[in-house]
Amino acid sequence: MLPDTAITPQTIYLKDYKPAPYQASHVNLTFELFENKTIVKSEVLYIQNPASVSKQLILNGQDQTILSIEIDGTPFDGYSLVDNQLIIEDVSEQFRLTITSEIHPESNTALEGLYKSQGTFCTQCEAEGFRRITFFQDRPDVLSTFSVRIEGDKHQYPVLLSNGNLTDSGDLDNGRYYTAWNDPFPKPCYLFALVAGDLVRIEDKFKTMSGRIVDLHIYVRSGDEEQCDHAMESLKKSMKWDEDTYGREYELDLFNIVAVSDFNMGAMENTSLNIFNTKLVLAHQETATDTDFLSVEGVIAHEYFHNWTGNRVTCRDWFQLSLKEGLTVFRDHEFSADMNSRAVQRIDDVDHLRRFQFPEDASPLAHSVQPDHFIEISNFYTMTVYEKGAELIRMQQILLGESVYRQATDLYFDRYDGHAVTCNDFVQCMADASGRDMSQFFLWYKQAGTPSLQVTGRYQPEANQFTLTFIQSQADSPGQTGKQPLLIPVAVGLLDEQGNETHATQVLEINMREQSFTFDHVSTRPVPSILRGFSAPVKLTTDLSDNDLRLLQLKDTDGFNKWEAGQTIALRTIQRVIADPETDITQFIDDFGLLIDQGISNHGDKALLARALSLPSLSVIAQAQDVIDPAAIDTARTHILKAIKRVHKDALARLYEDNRNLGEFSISPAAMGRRSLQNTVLALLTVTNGTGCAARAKAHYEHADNMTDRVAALSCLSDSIKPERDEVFSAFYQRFKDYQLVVDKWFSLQAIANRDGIFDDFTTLRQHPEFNIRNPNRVRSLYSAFAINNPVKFHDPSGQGYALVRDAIIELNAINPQIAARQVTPFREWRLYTPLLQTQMKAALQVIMDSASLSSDVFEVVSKCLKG
Ligand code: B3K
Ligand code: ZN
Repeated sequence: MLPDTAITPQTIYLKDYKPAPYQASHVNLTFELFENKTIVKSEVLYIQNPASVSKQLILNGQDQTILSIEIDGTPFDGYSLVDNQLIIEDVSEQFRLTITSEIHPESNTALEGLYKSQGTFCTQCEAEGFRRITFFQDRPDVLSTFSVRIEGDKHQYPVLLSNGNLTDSGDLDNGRYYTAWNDPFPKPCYLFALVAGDLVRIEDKFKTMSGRIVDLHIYVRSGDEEQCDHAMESLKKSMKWDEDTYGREYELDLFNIVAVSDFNMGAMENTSLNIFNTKLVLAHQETATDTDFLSVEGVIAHEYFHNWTGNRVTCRDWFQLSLKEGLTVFRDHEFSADMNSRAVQRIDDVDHLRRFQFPEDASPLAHSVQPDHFIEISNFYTMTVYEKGAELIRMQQILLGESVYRQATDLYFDRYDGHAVTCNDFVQCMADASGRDMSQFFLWYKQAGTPSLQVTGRYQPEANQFTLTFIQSQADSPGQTGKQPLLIPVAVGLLDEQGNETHATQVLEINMREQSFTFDHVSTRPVPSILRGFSAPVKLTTDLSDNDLRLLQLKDTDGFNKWEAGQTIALRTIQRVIADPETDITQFIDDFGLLIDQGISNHGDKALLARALSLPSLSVIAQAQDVIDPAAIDTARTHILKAIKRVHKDALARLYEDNRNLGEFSISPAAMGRRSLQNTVLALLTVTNGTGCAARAKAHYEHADNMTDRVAALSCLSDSIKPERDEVFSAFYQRFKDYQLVVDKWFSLQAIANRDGIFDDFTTLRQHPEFNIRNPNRVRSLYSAFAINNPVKFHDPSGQGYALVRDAIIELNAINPQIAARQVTPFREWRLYTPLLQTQMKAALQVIMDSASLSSDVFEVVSKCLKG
């Protein structure tokens, strides 16, 4: 369905929030599902909200035809329909409104509201999709219990699901039947869900902490049931973890997960009926990489955790999105850390934050974690609201300590269960439980941009003292100047020059622009380990020498800072090479050899070593440049990688062999660590893309018994022009062409090729019969993979890369505005690039801006990018 273009984009402000004029305590919905239309009848008892004096009822509704309206059983036509709003004036304090309308899920390509995915009806209502189903006050502070009746063809849709408990079912005429559902917990309409399809069910049970048995069901398409074990295990682990860690028990008797192939996001936490992108449910060693296994575990947990953080306690308005998302991301990160390796989890989470959130914070789309205005809320499901939001919760836990933080979350659940609240309410619970004044901390929610923190150390041997002086700053961002100093928790430990820890971690609280802290009893010059565990989302610069960093890299007790020290040395080295390609990098290459030797002598965690052997990504390096030239960064980075291979080829080959797979496939952290190390080494060994490299990668592919190793081999071959490349890519396609998620990988692995033929390859892929612009996973597998993971070719000076993505955005705008708007992201920091690239990026944005019928989603992001 085409986006509604008649509406002028309007900005909505947090300061304008007013309580809903009417409460809708109970909602009765009936769906009659047909192939060419769906009839929706909603009956709602409206009761005037005591907090409001308005006698006007305004309901949101979009893309539907009203068939009839009744008030208290009497036909009614005295309403007006303006700008997707149905307005009824002068209504009584209490009345029953019945609206019957016709909608067309079969032609809904926006994948919001009720739509069809490969024959299955499904819904996506967050944030404002419910208005595409029926006219309603589509806002999260209207909480209702729901009864739902679904009627459909029994043969085509043997599964008919909604939220809550099944209360009735029975046959109807003409091969049709119905099911009826009741969800006894009041919920906002964004958590409503419906599924109708021909799906198979995998079953399990979970016994809760109070001894109740919950039925767990996962629904997938027939043939996919072998790929559900990991999701089910992850769900049970999540339920247990939330009981153990937050004291949160699941309250209903049934928990359903349904996997669909067409989904704008990863998954959705609808009460007791989570709907997932297949990518985040299906996982099997043959078809999923270790990263996929970890993502499934993390996202199953994330959606389950929303039951308490999001559903039972929900958001008052969409400016509070981080209330549920930041908190739930923090909870899923901690869950994954407990299930796997804490240090590796933290490294990967911070790396992700830096690669994707830091650039957002530095762009024209920068916004605060609690934004104060938006045009299209779908554009605010961002890295800032999610990932930076999670860091804000982590900092509060650090400031309060684990046990007081837990008291504070208990207070939050006690105080607000069944309510729609704000980020301020959450932080107030932290304040009330701890007795601390959290008002300065709250600035983190209001001020956009990544703060910078500069640290210098001064040792005073005569006093046995060491002083750290911090200077914090936060640059202006769109609409925000003159930012106030933040309260920044900085975890610090001290090592002596031999690498012994003399001062265990303590948390310094920086709350002024400039501030010093003095450590006593420091008998020799110390090496400070600053911002341990990345205790605050800041850009840290220190006066540590390369030697200090090398000591931290080898000896720090903090796993994160060990890795961080190595990354800082690498970044400094890359910077030097960018400035002078002839610069001497011998010391760096030699030190890198020590890390390889450490691996050979089998010291330590292989997953950590794999990360230590990885250079910072192009995105992270770019953030350290005054002017970004992706090709120049890539040349410098590749120069170093090639030198590593040249000097350490034999040691790398040995490390590769030492880490061969010998046993049964497993997804234990140790097994994943081994694969990660072996595949990192494979990438180093094949970086020169010669004949030997191609042969080695092909052999790796042929020996693989799992998708992680196969994907590793393909990514090493991606840039190659050797015949092995086509041989292996063809073999891969032939073997997995029936697995959509694997075909997505096949598209991505070619889209990331940094080689001359990429633009021809891209055209071929775009025309491939398996490419489908209506499927978000396929769009991401080609376009996002190219624009984000192939920066050199996306930013090709010819402008061809920009043109490809620009044209896709224009095409997608008419099909799926949310997905179209997401594709604008790689253009947003256009002002940071070289003059030539800037001109071309800006021109591409302007062409999008000037194209006809722009959706409010695309309009908002493109206009902000151009305005800056
Ligand atoms: N809450 C959903 C996101 C819905 C996005 C709507 N455009 C997934 C999640 O964060 O759990
Ligand atoms: Zn979420």
